[in-house]
Amino acid sequence: MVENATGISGSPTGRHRTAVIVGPHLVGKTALFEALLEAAGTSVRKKGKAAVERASTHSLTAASCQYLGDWWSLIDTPGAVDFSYDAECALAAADIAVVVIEPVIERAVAVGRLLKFLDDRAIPHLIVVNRMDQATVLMRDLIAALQAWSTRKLVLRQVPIRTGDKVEGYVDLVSERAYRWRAGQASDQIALPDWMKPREEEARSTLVEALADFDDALLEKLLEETQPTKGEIYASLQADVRDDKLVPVLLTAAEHDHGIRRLWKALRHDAPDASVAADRVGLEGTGAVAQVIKTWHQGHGGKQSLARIWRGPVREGMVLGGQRVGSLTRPGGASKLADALAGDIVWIARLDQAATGSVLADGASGLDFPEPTPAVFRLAIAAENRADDVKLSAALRKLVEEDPSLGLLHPQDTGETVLTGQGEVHLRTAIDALKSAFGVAVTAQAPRIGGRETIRRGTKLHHRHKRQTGGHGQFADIHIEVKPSARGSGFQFSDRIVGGAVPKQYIPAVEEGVIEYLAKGPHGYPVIDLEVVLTDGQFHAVDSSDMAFKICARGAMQEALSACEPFVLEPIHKVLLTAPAADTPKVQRLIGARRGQLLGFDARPGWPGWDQVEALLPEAEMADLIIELRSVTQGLGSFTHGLDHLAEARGKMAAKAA
Ligand SMILES: Nc1nc2c(ncn2[C@@H]2O[C@H](COP(=O)(O)OP(=O)(O)OP(=O)(O)O)[C@@H](O)[C@H]2O)c(=O)[nH]1
Ligand SMILES: [Mg+2]
Repeated sequence: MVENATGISGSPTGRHRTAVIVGPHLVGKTALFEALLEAAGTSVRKKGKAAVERASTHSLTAASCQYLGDWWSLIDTPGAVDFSYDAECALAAADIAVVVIEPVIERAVAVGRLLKFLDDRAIPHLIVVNRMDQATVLMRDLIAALQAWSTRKLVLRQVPIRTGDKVEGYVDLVSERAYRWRAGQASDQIALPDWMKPREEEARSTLVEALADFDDALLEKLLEETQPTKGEIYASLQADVRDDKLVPVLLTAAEHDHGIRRLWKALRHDAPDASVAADRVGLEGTGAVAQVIKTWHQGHGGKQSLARIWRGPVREGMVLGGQRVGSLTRPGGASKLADALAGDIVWIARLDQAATGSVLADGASGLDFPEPTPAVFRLAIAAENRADDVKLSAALRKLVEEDPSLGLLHPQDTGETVLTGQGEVHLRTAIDALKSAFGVAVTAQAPRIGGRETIRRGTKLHHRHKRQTGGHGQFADIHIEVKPSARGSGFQFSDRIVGGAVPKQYIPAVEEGVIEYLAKGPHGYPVIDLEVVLTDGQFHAVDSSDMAFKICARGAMQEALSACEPFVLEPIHKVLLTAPAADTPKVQRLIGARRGQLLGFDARPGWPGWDQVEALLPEAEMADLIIELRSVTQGLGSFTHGLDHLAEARGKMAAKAA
C-alpha cells in the first residue's frame, strides 16, 4: 500500500508540521513524546514496561501522527549534554520546539544554553513545565528564574490549581476555563474556584500585557480599559509565537498524561506552518529540497536517512542533487509514501552519499546546518583483533558521518587512532556501536601525550664506530658538541670540519644519524631545542661509508645525551572554559588543582549570565577535565583549547619518565 501526502485516515488538512522536543536530561521528554503520541492514537508505549525502566535517550527518535486532521512529526531528543548535537540536528528541522523543563528553580540554569540556541536562530518555541505532579514552586518564581536565560518574553499560559501542596489541574488563561486532570483521559472541566480568581486575573493580565507589547491594537484596548476578546488574544498569541517574540509556558505531568491535550491544542493552534520555517532558514531556489538531519547505517537494511522536506514533492526514484532518492516512509509508518511535501519528516532509503546535515537539492538551497561544538573528550582506540583494522576504519568513517559531533585524529607523534567527542558516555556509546552495529570489538584508553624532551646542559664527545666482519669493515670517527638551545628553536646541525677530517660527502650522513637518534630520546620522546656541531673526526679510505658515519652519529648522540641531563617537555594548552557566572570560582579552583595557570576571566561575550575563564593547562591534566568541569557546573561548563607551548614536565609525565 502506498500512502499519499494527504494521508490515509481522518479528514486530513494536508498541513504538516514538525515539533521537536528538547530540554535538559531526565525532565521527562520521552515521557511527553509518548504521551503526545498516545493522545494522538499512535501509541509507541511498550506495554507493561515500568516507567522507571525507560532508558535515557541517546539519539533522536522521530514519529509521525495525526492530531485533529493535521499531520505531525514529533522528534524526541536526548537531554544528556554528551548527545546535545542530536538535539541541535533535530532543531534544524523544527517548525516549533517544545522545551521541557522540571519545576525546580535551581535547575532553570540547565536550559540556558538551549534557550540561547533557540533565540539565536529565532526558532519558535513553547516551554512545558513537566512533573507538575511533583511541583512545589510558585510558577511566577520559576518563570522569573527562567527569564534570566531567555531574551524572549516568557508568559504563563496556564496557572496550576493546587489543593494543599498538590497540583490537581489548571486554569487556561485565555479561555478562563478550569480543568481537573484525570490520568490517561481528557481533563474534567470544573468551575473556577473563587479563591483562584484573583491569581487567575493577575496571571491573565500579565499574559495580555505581554501580548500588547507586540500588538498595537491590543495595547490600545488595554489603554482604553476595554477587555480584548478571546479571539483577539488567540490571534495575538499565535502571531507572537510564530514570530518568536514570546514564549508561552504550559504545564504537564507526562507520566500521568496530564496536560497533554492542552499542549496538543497549543501546538495545533500556535505552531507556524512549514513555510514560516522555510523563510526563517532562508530557503532559496526552486524545486524539491530535502535536508538530512540524521543518517544511520543499518547493516543489511543499508543506509537510512531521516530528512526534512523543505520543498516538495520528493518522490522515490527522482534524482536530487545528483543522488537517487530511495523509498520514502514516515517514521513509524509501515507503508511507503508516494510523495513527501514541505514540512514532512521522512525516512529515505539508500542515499549513499548523504551524511548528517547533507542537503539534497538541484542548485543552491540557502540552507545551513549547526556545527558540532568542539570535542572535549578523547580516547585512543584500537581493534582488539588486528585483522579488523580495515573494518574498524570503515566503521569509524560511517560513525562520524552519522554523528559529526564525533571526530577522528591520527596524531603523528603517537601513531594512535583517537576518537573525539562530547564526553565519556558519548564515546562509550560509539564504541558499543562499533561492536553491535559493525561487529568490531575495540580497546580504548586515554590517549598518550605527545611529549618532547630536551637537555639541560651541553657536552663534548668523541665517538668511534669500528667493525671488522669479513669483507669490508666499517669505520667512522667523530667529535661532536651538543648544546641546549632556546625553547622553540627546534634542532640545528652544523659542522666546523677543516682539512677534510670528515670528508664533505659523509657530513650529511652524520646529520642523518643525529636526526634518527633524536626521533626517540632517552625518555622515549622526540628530542628538541638543541644544537649539534660536528667539530672533528677521522675516516678510513676503504672502510668508511655513509652507513658507518650514520651509525657512528647515532651512537655518539646516545652517549652524549646521557651526559646532558635530558628531561621531558609536556604540551601546555591555552584553555577557554565557559560556565554560568555563579560557578566561576569553582572553575578557577579546578584550574589551580590541575597545575594550571589562570590567565584571567571575563563575561562571556554574547552570553548574558555566563563567564569565561582563560588558563594555561598541561595536556596531561586535560584527559578528564570535562568530567570534573561538568560536575561543578551542573553539567553546563565546557571548554575549547589549543596547544600553546611546551614546558618542563612536572606531573605524571615527568614521573613516568624518571
Ligand atoms: N513524577 C513524574 N515523573 C515523570 C514525569 N515525566 C517523566 N517522569 C519520569 O522521569 C524519568 C525520566 O523521564 P524521561 O522521559 O526518560 O526523561 P527524558 O527527558 O526523556 O530523559 P533523557 O532522554 O535522558 O534526556 C522517568 O523515570 C519518568 O518516568 C512526570 O510528569 N511526573
Ligand atoms: Mg528521553
